[in-house]
Amino acid sequence: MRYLLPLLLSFLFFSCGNDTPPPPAMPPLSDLPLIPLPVEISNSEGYLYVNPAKSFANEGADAGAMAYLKSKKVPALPLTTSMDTNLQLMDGAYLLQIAPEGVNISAKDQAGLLNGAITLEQVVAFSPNTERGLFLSAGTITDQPRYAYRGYMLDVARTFFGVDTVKQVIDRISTYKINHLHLHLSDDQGWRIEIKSWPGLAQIGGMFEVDGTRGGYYTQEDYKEIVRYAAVQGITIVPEIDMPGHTNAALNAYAELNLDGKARDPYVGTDVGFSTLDANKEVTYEFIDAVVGEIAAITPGPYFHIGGDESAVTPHDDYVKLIRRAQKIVISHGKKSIGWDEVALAGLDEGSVAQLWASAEYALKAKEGGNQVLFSPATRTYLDMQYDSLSPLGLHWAAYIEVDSAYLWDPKTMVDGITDADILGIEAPLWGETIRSIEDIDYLTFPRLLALAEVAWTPQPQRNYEDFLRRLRAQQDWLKEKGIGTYDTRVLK
Ligand code: IFG
Repeated sequence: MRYLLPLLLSFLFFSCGNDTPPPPAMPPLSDLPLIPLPVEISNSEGYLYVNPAKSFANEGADAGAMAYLKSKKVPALPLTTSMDTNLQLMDGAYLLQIAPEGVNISAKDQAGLLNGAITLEQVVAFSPNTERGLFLSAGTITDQPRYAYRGYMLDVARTFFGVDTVKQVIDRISTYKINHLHLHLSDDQGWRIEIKSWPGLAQIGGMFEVDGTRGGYYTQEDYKEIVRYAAVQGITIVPEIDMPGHTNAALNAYAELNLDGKARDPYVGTDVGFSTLDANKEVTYEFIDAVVGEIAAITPGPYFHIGGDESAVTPHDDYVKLIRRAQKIVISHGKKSIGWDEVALAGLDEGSVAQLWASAEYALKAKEGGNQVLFSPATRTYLDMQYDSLSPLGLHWAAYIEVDSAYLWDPKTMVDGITDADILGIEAPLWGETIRSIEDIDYLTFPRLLALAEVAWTPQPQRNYEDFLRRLRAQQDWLKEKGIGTYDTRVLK
């Protein structure tokens, strides 16, 4: 008799034509370990069951959202999307509704639909998915970003990383709603992008990297492939050509760019602040215009980064002259200029951005000039900083940065006089002096990037460190399941 009743019940259950099996134990939607934490999650009755044998036409579902889900191998499920440009939502906002009948994502722009798809990827990843099928708890997620620009910088100049590695980085960071990838394409040790009118820059300037190993560079076709691949995952590429300092690779390639007309030797050390372009030669501006023009022509995104950091051997007036002309050149090619915070000393054109890394004073100067600031304070966001004194990789000139330091800060209180309206966003730079592989990139990037992704996305009132750690614990397991070598942070011990 003991077996008869359940047998009878399951017979009744299946015989009523509903192929929905009884659900396993399911966490409510609001308990899922989503990072970055959405603004609001409300649970509702029931769940969506997805039979693995079924396929779904998803007629009319947004192609961008579908392409993202496909790129992340999210199982087929009933999905509808709706874009309504009249929705009173901010850019990138979305509504993700999960009901027994299916999933809907609605937004007012493409970025919003994509953000909804990214959240759906994580909802699926942390929901019961067995051979019987996928079970998603019902509910609604209402969400929007705190900052528009949520970035990651990869220094490919100190150590060159080929297209496939950059694609692996893109796959990793998009899952956390990072939507800009800043590529540091030139420095003293290497020039990493083909410039057709100045071929020696990549062919000569790209030969080496730190420690003198073979370097490399992206052809313009390689760069276009990176741009295309990133766009599918909602990521805009921001190219940087650092100037007037950090230019030894270009000075090694072309004698005429040097103050004394003599080509510099290749440099494979890790010192900074010893190189400069000549602000008083016209050939310098022909060089800048050619480089910016060729890269801007294959960069759909709105930004071009001119560097401007650590120009210790450039006389002040020369620095001001060159940075002012470089901004004008960038603008003439239809882009907005971003520069490390020293560029504020030169005076910024309308729309130019200063990237805070070391000087609150310069950041404030930019703000007072009516310009926005991109926040990359080295003490909180520099992923090339060691976690602690035992870290085998990284530096610590700015700070040791564990997950707590990366999480426990509020950008709008970091610099007196700079509020959220002045902050374009947050960017986490990974400088390349001490990394050589994707494993090294993973070790320094994860899990701190998850903390910074939440700083960049989630409104301050919703942020709670203990709850972040609860969610981080599950995310660490997911990262490891995916073969991503995340650091075993001591904050979870
Ligand atoms: N500062 C330099 C980088 C790099 C970094 C390493 C900036 C803007 C130290 N400039 O950060 O080139 O060397 O942590």
